[in-house]
Amino acid sequence: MAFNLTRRKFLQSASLAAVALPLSKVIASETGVTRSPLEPAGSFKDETVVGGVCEMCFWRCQLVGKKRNDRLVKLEGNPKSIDNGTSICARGNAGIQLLYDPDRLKFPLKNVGERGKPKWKKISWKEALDECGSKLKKVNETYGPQGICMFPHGSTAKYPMHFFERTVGTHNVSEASFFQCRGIRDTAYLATIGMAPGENVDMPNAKAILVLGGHFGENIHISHIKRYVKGLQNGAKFIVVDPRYSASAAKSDIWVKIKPGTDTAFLLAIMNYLVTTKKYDADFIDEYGDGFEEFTKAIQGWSLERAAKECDIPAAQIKEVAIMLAENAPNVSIHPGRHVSWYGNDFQRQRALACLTGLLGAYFVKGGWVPAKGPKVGKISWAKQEHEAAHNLNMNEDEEMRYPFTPPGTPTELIRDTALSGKPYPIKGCVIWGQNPIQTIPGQQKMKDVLKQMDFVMCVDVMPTDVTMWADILLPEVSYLERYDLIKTGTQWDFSEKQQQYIAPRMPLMAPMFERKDQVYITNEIAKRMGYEKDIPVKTIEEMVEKNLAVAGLSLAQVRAEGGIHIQAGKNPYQMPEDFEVLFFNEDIADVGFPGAPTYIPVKDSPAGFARLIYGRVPVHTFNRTQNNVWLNNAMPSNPVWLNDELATKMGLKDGDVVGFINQDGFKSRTTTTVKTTPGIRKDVVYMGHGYGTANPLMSVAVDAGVDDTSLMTKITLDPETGAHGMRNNFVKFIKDGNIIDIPTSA
Ligand SMILES: Nc1nc2c(c(=O)[nH]1)N[C@H]1C(S)=C(S)[C@@H](COP(=O)(O)OP(=O)(O)OC[C@H]3O[C@@H](n4cnc5c(=O)[nH]c(N)nc54)[C@H](O)[C@@H]3O)O[C@H]1N2
Ligand SMILES: Nc1nc2c(c(=O)[nH]1)N[C@H]1C(S)=C(S)[C@@H](COP(=O)(O)OP(=O)(O)OC[C@H]3O[C@@H](n4cnc5c(=O)[nH]c(N)nc54)[C@H](O)[C@@H]3O)O[C@H]1N2
Ligand code: SF4
Ligand SMILES: [Mo]
Repeated sequence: MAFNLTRRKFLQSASLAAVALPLSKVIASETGVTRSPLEPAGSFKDETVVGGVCEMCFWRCQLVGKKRNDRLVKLEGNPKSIDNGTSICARGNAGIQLLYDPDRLKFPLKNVGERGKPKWKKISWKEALDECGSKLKKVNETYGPQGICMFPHGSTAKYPMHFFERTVGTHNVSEASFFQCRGIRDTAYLATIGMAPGENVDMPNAKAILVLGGHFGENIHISHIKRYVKGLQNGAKFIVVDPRYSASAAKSDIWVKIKPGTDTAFLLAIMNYLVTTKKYDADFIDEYGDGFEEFTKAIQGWSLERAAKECDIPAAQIKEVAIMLAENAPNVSIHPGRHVSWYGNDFQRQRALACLTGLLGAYFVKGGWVPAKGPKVGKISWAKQEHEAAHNLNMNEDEEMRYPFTPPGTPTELIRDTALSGKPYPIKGCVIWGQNPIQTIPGQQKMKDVLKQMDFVMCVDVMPTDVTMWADILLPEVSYLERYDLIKTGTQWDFSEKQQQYIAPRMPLMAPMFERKDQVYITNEIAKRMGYEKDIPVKTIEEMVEKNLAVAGLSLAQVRAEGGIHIQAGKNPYQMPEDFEVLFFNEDIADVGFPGAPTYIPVKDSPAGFARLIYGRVPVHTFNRTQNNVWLNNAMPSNPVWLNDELATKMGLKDGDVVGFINQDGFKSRTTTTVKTTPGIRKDVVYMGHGYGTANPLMSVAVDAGVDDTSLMTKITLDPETGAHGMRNNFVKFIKDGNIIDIPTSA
């Protein structure tokens, strides 16, 4: 059924695309791509190629490829891997379908229509690079380097990002992985323990695990999932805080069905209870704590009852969680989270998590927060140059930072506001590389307006996702299966069992097809045309990887001979660094006008008739980037909206009803999805998988499938300390058969 539906949709939209964009038809027929990876029967030449590193998401599991008659037919986990091992997830398996997707970008394209409503003309690389180079050079000469902004993400975006940041000299770079994902986590822990935390919790050895809003099993990173499952198998108590009965909540000992946005209040009450009942690790705090007295004073108002009311959960449950953590301390994994850009009060919540870990003495101990000590490899890239003229938008007139705890780069909203107002200067050139800011950043119309006002927009991608519609020049990059690339390093997934490290450079499993090129070629050619030829650090990506490997005494040939992964002895990860400190009260934060101890900042409740829109990962997709993948589309072609079953009955809705949405600003969703009724969600929220609702007809499998959650985020909120986005402050009603249906959230 799902397959037929998809086939039909595929055929319909393919013909639609052909009508709207005759050129796409020309390109498709020229290519002769077939989706099926299997060759017809005949004589076979089978081989296994090593050195693959997955990038269907950013975790980079190590792969081997199975080839038949030089076609890649299957991907598997590399048996040598001490990270993912032989396991890969559904998305990893489906990488084959990205490789051979007939919709994939194949040639440089020039938009001879409008931005947003493109008409594509196939052009040569020379013409494309000449245009990119000359247009960006002109922006650089007219407005200075700060006139160029960049939206990068993924392993191939680092090299060009370093070129634009370090050599050209613009600060105006905004990575989705920081400002819409984990940047707040990193800077909040930096401000507490002096280190970014990663997801470095020793779950296999934990006696208890606490996770806020992370839903392992729906969010999948293989070696991380292995750690989590091992912890549960070893009998760890598991506490999940989530307004929704997630895949993780289903495995929990305690599910805290929290009111969205109130997590900090929950954490403060736990910490206050531990302090007042003396259930915290006093010895640890004597030795490593700083500002503990001010901290205890600051949180003393947070009784269990006060938090219970704020979080809409029983006081007894908060106490139960606190006792469970204390009884199992210090071997507790307080998970730092990953996607933490939630409400615009997130820096404080992340600080609270870091402080709770300290209260329990759970740093550098079995089961606690234990940073993996990985091997060193080189980091050759563009050299940093002095750029006195380049203006950093994060600095105000008094040379103070607007967002003092910002992650690296410039907060997205500062770039967008500057581009739209032209103040303090114009931003007229835009480079988009491996990011889809149309579907990644709240305020979709604002993003479109920002792109419209540019003199020049270039985009480097592998698929025709929505953002590519806004490019003047669209360049096709080789995929992760066809290129050398950054080196993945790490440690044994269960690092306490065997302390080992690995070095796994990405190597191509296939030669590139069509006219696709890699990041070093594209960046260098643009750099030459912009007048930076003398600064080019390496001629090829292969040369870069060789030089970086040489620092570890390795070469590509050697690693290939070792099965694609070099393994060496590791270091004891439980060794506490000499000057380790936990800043319970951080005076630097207080000095710049923010709360020095973790503080709860309430968020606005749903207006009458609306429910808060929350979203998350689905196991078989990575954001929008995998939506056109036939295997993954077949597995989950749409993103049904979760609605509390009692509310559904009141609203006259049932499973499978087709609905659209209208939000608090009157914005209506362009497409529809179906209803999934469940007791497993609070009444004040509705939930959907992120990344659906592609609008680009060139994504012939995915176009119009499901609803784009980002499109409904018209209200923009910012985290005051970091400038990162709060993304869960929008509210929706349903639309069915043209009628708007209120959600009786207060019922
Ligand atoms: N509404 C909403 N917004 C979110 C999130 C959410 O859950 N909901 N999640 C946030 C989080 S956690 C993150 S990390 C960000 C992710 O944000 P993005 O990185 O923007 O996410 P993707 O949708 O994967 O878009 C990446 C783009 O890279 C392209 N791409 C894939 N492979 C390659 C490649 O090899 N080379 C090049 N050049 N391009 C490639 C894809 O085709 C796609 O166009 O989104 C954030 N924004
Ligand atoms: N399959 C798959 N796996 C992925 C990715 C992917 O795209 N696909 N992306 C990877 C990336 S880049 C990231 S950052 C991670 C993200 O993975 P996570 O960090 O787990 O983030 P989300 O998927 O956004 O998780 C949303 C969860 O938070 C809950 N939630 C919503 N509001 C609140 C609240 O106020 N309080 C609490 N306590 N919970 C709340 C939602 O119900 C949902 O269960 O996943 C990674 N893994
Ligand atoms: S978790 Fe899945 S998609 Fe991500 S790198 Fe590993 S196999 Fe690939
Ligand atoms: Mo992320």
